[in-house]
Formats: sequence, C-alpha cells, structure tokens
Amino acid sequence: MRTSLFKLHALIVLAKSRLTGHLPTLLASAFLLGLTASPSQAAVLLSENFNGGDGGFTVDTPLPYDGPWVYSAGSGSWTEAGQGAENQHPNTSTLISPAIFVPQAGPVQLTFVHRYSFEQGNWDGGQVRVSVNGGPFTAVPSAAFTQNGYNGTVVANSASALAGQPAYVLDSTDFAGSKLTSICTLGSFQAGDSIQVAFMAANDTNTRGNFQPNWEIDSVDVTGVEGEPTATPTATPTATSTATPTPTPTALSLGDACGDGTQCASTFCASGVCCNAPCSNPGQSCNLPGSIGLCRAEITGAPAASERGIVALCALLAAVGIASLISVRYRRRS
Ligand SMILES: [Ca+2]
Ligand SMILES: [Ca+2]
Ligand SMILES: [Ca+2]
Repeated sequence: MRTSLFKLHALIVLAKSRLTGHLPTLLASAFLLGLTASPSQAAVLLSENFNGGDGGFTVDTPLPYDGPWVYSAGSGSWTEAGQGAENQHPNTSTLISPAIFVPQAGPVQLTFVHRYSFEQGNWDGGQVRVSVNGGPFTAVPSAAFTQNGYNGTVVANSASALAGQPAYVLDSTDFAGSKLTSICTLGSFQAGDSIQVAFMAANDTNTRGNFQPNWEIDSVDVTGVEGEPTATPTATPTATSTATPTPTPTALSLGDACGDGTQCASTFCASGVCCNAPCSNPGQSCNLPGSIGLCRAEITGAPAASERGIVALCALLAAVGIASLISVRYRRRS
C-alpha cells in the first residue's frame, strides 16, 4: 500500500514536471519510479514442470533396489516405486534439484505438485530436505509448511532412514484422480547463497504402497524475494559532494610579473611579465610603457623627435636649393 502511494506520488510529480518542462524534476521522478519497481513481488528462482525434460535433477541412491527415482517423459514427472521383496537393507533414494542461486536476502518458498502411496502402517515415508551452499541436507520441518505438509510420522522401529521422523506417509487423497500442491518455506537465506531442494523417499526392507508410483513429483517451483534497488536516493548527492575539485593556484593575468609561462593564464611569460603572445622575436617586448602585457615592437634605435625634425628641415632646404638651381638655368636659356 505504502509502495503504491509512493508510486502514485512519483507519477504525479512526473506529470507535473512534464507540464512545466522541468528536466531535473523529470529525471528525479523517473529515478524514484525505478527505485520502487515491484519490491514486494516474488522472484522466480526455479520453475520446472518436467514436461520437457528431467529439469537437471539428479538421483542419489546409496544401495540399489527395485524402484529408485526415475524420470518419466511420458508422465512429465519423476517417480519412485519402493521395494517389493525383502532385501535386508533400507531402500532410500533422493531426488535432488540443481543448485538454486538466491540473488536477494530473505525467505525462499517451495511449491511442488505431487502424489504418494507409501506402504501401509507408516513403514515408509517421504520427506523434503534442503542444502545450503553445498552443506548437508536437513529436513524441512512440519512447521515450515503452509499447505499440504507432512501427514504423519514413520514408525520408530522401521528400517527406513526416516524412522521416527515427520514425513508423507500412506496415500495422498484421491491418489488415482488428483495431485496435491504443497507449499513450504525452505528458510531465510543470504544474497548469493546457493541452495538445493531434495525429495527423500525412505523405504524399509520390503513392501510397496497400495498404488504405483509410490511417490511422484510433477512440478517444482522455488521463489525468493524480488530484488530491492541497490542504489539509494542519498547515494548520488553524497558521491557528488565528495568529488570536490582540488583548488588550483589562480593563473596570473597579462602584465603580472612572472617567472615562466606556467604561471600565466596566457601561458606566455615574456620580458618578465605575463604576455599575450610568445613575444620571443628580436625587437619585441611585452613590458613597454603603455602596453605592459602586450607584445610590441621595441622603439630602441629609432630617431628621437628632435632628430626627426632636423632631418625634415634638411630635406626641405635641399629641395629649395634644387628648385633654385633649376630656376636659374631656366632664366639663362630664356
Ligand atoms: Ca515393509
Ligand atoms: Ca516398504
Ligand atoms: Ca509435470
């Protein structure tokens, strides 16, 4: 309910932000929607109906006997058939699932469809077991079942490996006409755990149940907790605040005294000041009065103002002299 309200709120914010065209709000809302994606749904960890194959299940049978677990393509199920004649030893066969990866911490639930017909008198029985991370298989207790759990106990003086333990015994209801759906919690596990489910058929030294097969597993489904988001809304601001840039020394402006170009914003240091250009050619300077920081041609060696005046006066006098000579020659001819 809380999740739904949160989603609704996020949707409203999203709609508003679309109206205003406010991109940051839009992005933040989309982020929130992603974070709240179905946190309460079950994650399917294994789903096998055996109709197209054995599901990769394996069988452990310590001592050979008449009817250990076998896969039946015809019925799309695994079946166990018990032991007929007396053979002087317990007859146990365990059907084991492939390793099931648990991606998120939390409870894992097993649902399986089956039927059974063990020897009358509770001499034989069947039990569900679980192994975590390759450890030993342990019984799933009666209390872990929420639907169609164990219906009895194997007698204590049986040769069965389950003597005195809770188990499926005798016949399931309407064996010939229907199958049961049993549901139990396998336990609560950590993210990254690997579990295996087992169906242990444990018979004594003789005699089958009333019907065949003695136990049949038609389908197996294992579900876990749907993945919670790994990112948290506070993670992003924290990450950006830690990424504070290291302060760098302020670069010198044009005209500031410098030792080398790395100190200057312009990257050029010429004539002892930061310069707008490399200013390295002969006759150039970056610290001329009136243009400090700008590269200019040096005026050293150029005529001073008084000298320029004398030169101009001499040129004028020379021009007057030449004009006088030309004038005298004209008068003599005429
Ligand atoms: Ca028996
Ligand atoms: Ca038996
Ligand atoms: Ca099936």
